[in-house]
Amino acid sequence: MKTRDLNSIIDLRSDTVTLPTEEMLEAIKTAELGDDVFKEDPTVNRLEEMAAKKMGKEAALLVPSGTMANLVSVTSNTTRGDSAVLEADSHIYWYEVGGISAIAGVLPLPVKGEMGVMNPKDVEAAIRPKGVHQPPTTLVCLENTHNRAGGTIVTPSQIEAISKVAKEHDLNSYMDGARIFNAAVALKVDVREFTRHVDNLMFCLSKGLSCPIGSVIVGTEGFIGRAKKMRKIVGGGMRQAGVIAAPGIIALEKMIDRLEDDHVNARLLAEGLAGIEGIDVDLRSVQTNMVMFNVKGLNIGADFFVDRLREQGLLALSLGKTRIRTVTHRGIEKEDVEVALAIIERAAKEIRSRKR
Ligand code: TLP
Repeated sequence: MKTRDLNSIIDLRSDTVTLPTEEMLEAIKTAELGDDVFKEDPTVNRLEEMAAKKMGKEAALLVPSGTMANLVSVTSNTTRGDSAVLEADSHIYWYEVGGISAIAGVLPLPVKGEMGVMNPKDVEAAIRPKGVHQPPTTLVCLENTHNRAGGTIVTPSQIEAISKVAKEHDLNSYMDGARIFNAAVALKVDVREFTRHVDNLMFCLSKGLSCPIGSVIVGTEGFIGRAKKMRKIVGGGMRQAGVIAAPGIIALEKMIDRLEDDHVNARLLAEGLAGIEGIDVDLRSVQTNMVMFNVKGLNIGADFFVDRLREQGLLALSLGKTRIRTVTHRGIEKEDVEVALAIIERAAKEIRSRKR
């Protein structure tokens, strides 16, 4: 195979690789700034007000990353020694270095969901009974869209059903809504349909919305007050954070609707992959901007296949033995998807022919 020009790399590893737009860079340059620890950065204040309003919650807090947002939120929703129900493949459980236990001091109670969606009955069954031997269960965490399940959506009615269980058992409900706008755009409903059934949540500015940094936590005034202290404890109190908030404002104003393009491209990619011999893709799970596929049928490992794609200028993420993740985002056009499919098809063909 001929090697592709390295300047034309197609990066489908994550939507986190998106670069800020020119308008965002300009906004960073011209943002009105102040010391946010004194609550004196007008740009941060504006972003937080906008975010709270958009999500239908009382208050908001800007933090540097999604991981910090989850850690601060879990901690602010619980007391050390509590337990929390979460989905067994959730980001908090898999990819946050166990911060929920190491720092929040919370025992995770993982529940396996169906395409990332927990059954309310399983949530209820996971809640520890009250008693001297048990860590009190005080929180349930959802993830929307669900990353490891392939960008799948937890629908408003599914959220409502889980929140009902949470209320009946006096638990707080929290949503890792890193990609909640993808869910809202995909279902063509206002994002508040997803947020109104949970007590609090976070969303990321730095994924499909193209900001360089930042996530926002939203909830009641009381919760955000606790979260602010916790953010400070973990070293996330920032000074002229308006440089982070300025592109965030543009993201909320202008970058949400275009997520639809990413979804169209993901569908195109998935349908193309489904037609390649040796590659398996579950089209039901392709609901937003992610496409997971399996190379088990080629009798090779995911790392090996990802390396072959990399040689041809296509970047994808290995998720273990035979699973690979691709994510569409701003900067990936229909033509890039077509090139990506051609690269994958050729690599698969070459592997198949070597095995014969
Ligand atoms: N996810 C990253 C990687 O860590 C896997 C990605 O490329 O998808 N919640 C969810 C659902 C996420 O997908 C991520 C990032 C986070 C939280 C953490 O956000 P950051 O990376 O800003 O700490």
